[in-house]
Amino acid sequence: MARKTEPLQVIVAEDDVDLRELLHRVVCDLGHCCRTASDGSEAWAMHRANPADLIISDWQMPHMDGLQLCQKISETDPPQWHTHVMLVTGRNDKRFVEGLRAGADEYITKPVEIEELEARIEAAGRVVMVQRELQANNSALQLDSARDHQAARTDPLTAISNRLRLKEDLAPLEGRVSRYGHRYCAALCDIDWFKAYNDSFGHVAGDEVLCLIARTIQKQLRSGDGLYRYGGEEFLAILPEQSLEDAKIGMDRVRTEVEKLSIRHASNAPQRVLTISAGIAELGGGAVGDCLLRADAALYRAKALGRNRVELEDRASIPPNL
Ligand code: GH3
Ligand code: MG
Ligand code: MG
Ligand code: MG
Repeated sequence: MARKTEPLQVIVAEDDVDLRELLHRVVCDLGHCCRTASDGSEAWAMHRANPADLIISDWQMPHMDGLQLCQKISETDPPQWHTHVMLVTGRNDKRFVEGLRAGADEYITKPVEIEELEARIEAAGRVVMVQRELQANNSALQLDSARDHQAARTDPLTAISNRLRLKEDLAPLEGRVSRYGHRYCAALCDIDWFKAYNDSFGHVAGDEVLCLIARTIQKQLRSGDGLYRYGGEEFLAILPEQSLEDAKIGMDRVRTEVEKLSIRHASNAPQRVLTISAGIAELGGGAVGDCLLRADAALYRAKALGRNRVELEDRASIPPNL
């Protein structure tokens, strides 16, 4: 027993009124939705307005014949669509070969025998159903793959970008600096005395704080800036089109906002509330890796100078070509 098909959207293109009505009746009796056109261009306009699953088209019609209609459909339908085209040709007319080559899926000869037509429409319906299922599966696979792609680049704890995304995002930056003169600053942020916090309040509380601080930093950044989880309690912000001085103002704002969260620190920590320190370096014409090393050195200095502060890279130590 052949599988049942869902109702199809059918267009009948036929200039002969009697045959058009006959085809229309057979299609409707099989439970499908049928629109009728008296020539190819009318059928084409209908298909464009509301795509059909099946087009039953006469060969010879005024304005646009069945062959031209087939060509139009195969040229302009998106590749993932399947519009099943059935050509209606004269019994001894061998031109159906040309029609099949132009994109028709099958042909039926005149005079049309109703039983044969019904069986062919049912068979076409099965093909359309398989195509619909394939398309639905394909869309689901594409969605899954997009989700997997996104998940692989997202830090599962804080939901900000991870090192893999960072690596991909950093790759084109050197070229943009040297070729187009764009400028970027990298700001490496680190939570102060975070080990003491974890030791005092436990890892779960520490995880919550990491999320809160990530959200706080993110909120203060501009929409074109990038924020990445760089290491355990370290975040890296990439700040496009900012001078070191602008970046310092921005990161001081971030630092202040984290301090204003007033998260009580461990009693053995030298600070009353949780804070962050940051080191900033500018990506000049040199390698991204060097820029991150300079940002790290600046962060180290911020730590050494008492923490809860933002330090800029030491420009004097950079060779003039960078
Ligand atoms: P400093 O001010 O010098 O940065 O001191 P610190 O204690 O923050 O630095 P240290 O490198 O000694 O310790 C970092 C701590 O961050 C160690 C670990 O307890 C904590 N940490 C790192 N990753 C995670 C995480 O994913 N979750 C939690 N809860 N804690 C983390
Ligand atoms: Mg005709
Ligand atoms: Mg650290
Ligand atoms: Mg730390």
